[in-house]
Amino acid sequence: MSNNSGRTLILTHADTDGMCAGALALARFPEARVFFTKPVSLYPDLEGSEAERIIICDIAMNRKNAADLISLLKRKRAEITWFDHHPIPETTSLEELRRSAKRFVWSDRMCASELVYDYFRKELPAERAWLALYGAIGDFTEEGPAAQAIMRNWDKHEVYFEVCSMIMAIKMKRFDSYDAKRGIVSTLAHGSSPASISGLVESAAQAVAREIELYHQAREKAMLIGRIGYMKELPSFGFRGPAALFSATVTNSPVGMYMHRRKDIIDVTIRKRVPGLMLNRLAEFAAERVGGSGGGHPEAAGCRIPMGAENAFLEAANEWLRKEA
Ligand SMILES: [Mn+2]
Repeated sequence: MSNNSGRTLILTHADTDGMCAGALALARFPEARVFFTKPVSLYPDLEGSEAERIIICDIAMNRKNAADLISLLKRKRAEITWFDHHPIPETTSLEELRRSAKRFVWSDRMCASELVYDYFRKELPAERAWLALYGAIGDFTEEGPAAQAIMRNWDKHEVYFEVCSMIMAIKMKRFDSYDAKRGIVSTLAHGSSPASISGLVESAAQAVAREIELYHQAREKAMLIGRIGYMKELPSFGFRGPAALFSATVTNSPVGMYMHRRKDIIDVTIRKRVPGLMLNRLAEFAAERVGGSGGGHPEAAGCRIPMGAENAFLEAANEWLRKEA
C-alpha cells in the first residue's frame, strides 16, 4: 500500500459483500480511502497504515497469525472498528477480539454489509439499506431476519437485478481489478446503481453465458467420489463457486468441489445443494487431515491442500459427511 497518511482508511474484502460493506463505510466517511485486502495480508496492511481511523470490513481473523494480529490491534494508535461475520478461529475468542480492537462488531447471522449498515444506519440515507441487501444476497444471508426486514420495503426484483449484475460482472476481467472495484465502491457509496456503471450489465450478460457453458462442461467432466461431485482445472477463474455447485448438481451429490492448481498447492472451492451442512467444518476437517487449511461459511467454503493430496482429501471429506450428515 502506498500513501497511508489519510485520516480514515477502509480495508475491505474484494467480493460483493466486502465491496458493499466498504461502500457503506465510505458513505459514512466520504473522505476515506478504500483498499482491498485478505486475511493473509491484513497484518502488513494494518501495520503499514498511519491513518487515524481504520475500518476493517468482511475480513476473517486468520487462525495462523491470530496472536500477532491481536497484539498489533492493541499496539495501534488508530481507532480501529472491525466488522466481520466469519467464524472466530479457536486460536482466539470473540471476547479477546472485543478487548483488542476499539470495536469488534461481529455476528454469524448477518453479512458484513448488514453489520456496517446497522452500525451506521442513523448517519446514512435510508436508501443505503439497498447495499445491506446487496451484500446479503452476495453472501447468501438474505433469508435471515435482518435482511428480510429491510427487503419488505423495496422491490425485490429491482434489488436482485442490481446486485446480480454486479455479482456477475466482477467475474469478468473488465471489472475484476481492484481499481475497477474501487470505482464500483465509490459509485455505490454515492447512491448510484450498479447497473448504471458503463459496461457493467454487458459484462454480467457475458458472465452468465460463460456460466451456462460451464454447466454443460460439468455434465461432461464432473467426477464422483462417494457423495462428492468434483471437477478439476477448467479455464474458469472467477467461476469456481458455480463449477463446484454444478459438479454436485450433475452428479446428484450433496456436495460439489472445484479444484484448481496454483503453483504447488491445490485451491479447492466447495458448495452444497442440501440445507444444514456446515461446509466450513467439512473444509477444516478434510484439509487438516492432508496437511492443508480450510474454512469459510456454512454455505460456501474453500481449502488449500498440497498437490497430490486430492484423493486423500476427498476421502476425508466423505468421512466427515458419513459422520456429520
Ligand atoms: Mn462476507
